[in-house]
Amino acid sequence: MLIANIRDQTANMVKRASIDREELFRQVKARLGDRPFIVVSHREPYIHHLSGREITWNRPVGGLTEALDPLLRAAGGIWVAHGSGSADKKVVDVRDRVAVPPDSPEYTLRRVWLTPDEIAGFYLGFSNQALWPLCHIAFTAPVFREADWKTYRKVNRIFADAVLKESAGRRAVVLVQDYHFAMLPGILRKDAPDMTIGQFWHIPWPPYEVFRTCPWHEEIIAGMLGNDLLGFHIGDFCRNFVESAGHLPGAATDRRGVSIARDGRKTFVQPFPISVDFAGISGQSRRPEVRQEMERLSRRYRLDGKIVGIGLDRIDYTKGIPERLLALDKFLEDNPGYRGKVVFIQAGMPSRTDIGTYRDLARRVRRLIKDVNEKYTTGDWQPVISLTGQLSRETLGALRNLADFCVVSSLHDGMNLVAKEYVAARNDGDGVLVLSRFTGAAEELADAILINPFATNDFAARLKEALTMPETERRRRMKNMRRVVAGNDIFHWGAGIVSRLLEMAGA
Ligand code: GDG
Repeated sequence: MLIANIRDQTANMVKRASIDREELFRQVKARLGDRPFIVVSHREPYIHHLSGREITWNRPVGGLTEALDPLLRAAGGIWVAHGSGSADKKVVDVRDRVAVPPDSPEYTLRRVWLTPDEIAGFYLGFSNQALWPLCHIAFTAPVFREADWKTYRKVNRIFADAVLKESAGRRAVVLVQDYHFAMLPGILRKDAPDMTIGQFWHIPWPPYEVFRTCPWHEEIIAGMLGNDLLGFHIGDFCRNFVESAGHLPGAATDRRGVSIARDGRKTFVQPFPISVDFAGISGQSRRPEVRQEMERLSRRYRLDGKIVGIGLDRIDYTKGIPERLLALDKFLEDNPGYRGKVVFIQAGMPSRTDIGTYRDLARRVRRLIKDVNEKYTTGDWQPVISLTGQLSRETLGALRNLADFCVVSSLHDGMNLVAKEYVAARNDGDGVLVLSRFTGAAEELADAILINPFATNDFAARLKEALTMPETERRRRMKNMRRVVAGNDIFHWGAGIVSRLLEMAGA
């Protein structure tokens, strides 16, 4: 009975969300009128590959593409991004444009080309070794190289030129994605004062005390004040940014702390918590491919009758993977009765492996898994199973549904989509989410078991709580979390930020 009720309610929520989505996209298109809509991101929404002599294409996985691709398909527009595929150059026209989706074109992808040196300085260097550690309080020191900073500015200029060319003097509405492009809004504002410019920053913004350690903090903030609208996941990051901007000479923040005035114009700062395709992920859980994959994994790793936990992340030092393994070790040490009964699957997608810190982390994770397994393995039971490499959608769906508990233990995280995906996948209404307090997601998912990943003993005690939680309590919490994620899905996020931008454009 309880399950039937949960299913009915979820079905209603899903129906409501998809009606809103169509309606929101229709409104966006109508309001845009003849203004060009331009999205800018480092990663492209469609990649062309050369396989043998044939050209193939695919869509990279990730929340950003999931949200903005349907919006552009409905509203039309131009997406400016780095052309990174081996066949990307072969399919563009003389203006570096290709119509996408490749099988039923609905909007334009404008590719920008970067040299290996530009990628090294802009992407691996300044974006991922300076800004990424600077914005995350994960105690990994940022590396501020003058040469990387110069390349970062140069690449921001290259992207700005592409946007200016595409807008061709018309009053475009531009939505810039992420920390790769802090300088881009300032360049656009100078060269095209009438543009409506918004930016979404997908990672945290730290307190001013931290941000000012960057030798170019003032230039970065000034660049971002070229935006009309600046979005972060949660209020705390907005407040940190407004505080940082308040220190910039000539900048004045309003009393409510929602805007910053400088050079005779205003930048509004607002939270837009990103989310996932709730209906899509929830529906996927029922598909036969996912059910078959659950059976395959269960047989392959002897999961039958076991309590299964999962951790599923990009291998990044902000995700708290070693901290999770230490807590698991402590849990097994304190609770010998659970040895032989709990299997934890740690799935890690290698990431940014050109950077030494990431290779060191991957080594440390491998060593910790080996240590825990050596310490506790008995007979045919092994506490940790490690899955490496990029997993298919079916395997991800199967893991989320096999897991009695999912552990997200980030040291700091803008939002964390893994947590929301786990909740979205559980249309059976069961499962426990153990979630770091230091994720943006913790603000919405108050029914998770909230942990501090640095506090190993307490983290281990919370794991026990997850494993012993009565079924009615698990279902009550999951129901609440599903209501939250269904009520603010990825399409609401995309349409919400664009609607606000259109309001600013007077549309
Ligand atoms: C940044 C911010 C913010 C993971 N392993 C595999 C795999 N994944 C997928 C997950 C999820 C995505 O990757 C990771 O998203 P997160 O949100 O957890 O983290 P970041 O990549 O750091 O993203 C973050 C996000 O931007 C959006 O604004 O939430 O705070 O740091 O979708 O499912 N996918 C596949 N194989 C894997 O092994 N295919």
